[in-house]
Amino acid sequence: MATERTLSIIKPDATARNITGKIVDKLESAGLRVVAQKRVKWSQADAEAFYAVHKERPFFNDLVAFMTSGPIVLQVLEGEDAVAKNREVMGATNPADAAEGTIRKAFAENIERNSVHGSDSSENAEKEIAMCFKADEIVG
Ligand code: YYY
Ligand code: MG
Repeated sequence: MATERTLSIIKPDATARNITGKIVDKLESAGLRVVAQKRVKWSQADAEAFYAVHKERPFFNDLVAFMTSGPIVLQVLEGEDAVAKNREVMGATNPADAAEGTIRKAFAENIERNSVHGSDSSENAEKEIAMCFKADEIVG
């Protein structure tokens, strides 16, 4: 697998607990490199656009409310097989199902307040990175 990039988000439950560094430590320890990073607060329109794929799901409104409830940290991660590697270090969506050593096992509060987002395919990674960063904000 060639070097690729993926979008990571440290969610409001994690910024509220001041554990962004602990999360970045796990990403870097897994071989992922942070090549872009910014702390922002999303509007309702930002969150609805980002999660548009989930708009028919029962959890959509709660997810948008949560993702706009506080600051988040947007990151582009780079590395070998970065999409799959990030999903592996994140752990399962529901922390009750997440493997030992994963970010969600260590830090997630529940299935909604689960500390991190990671793109689920190379195609979606490219789309999500383009939604969140200008090309010159990414420095590899
Ligand atoms: O990619 P990932 O974040 O692991 O899960 P998705 O199925 O894409 O769902 C996005 C997001 O929605 C999830 O991180 C929390 C929230 N969510 C929820 O609150 N309740 C569910 N039953 C499923 C997902
Ligand atoms: Mg997802």
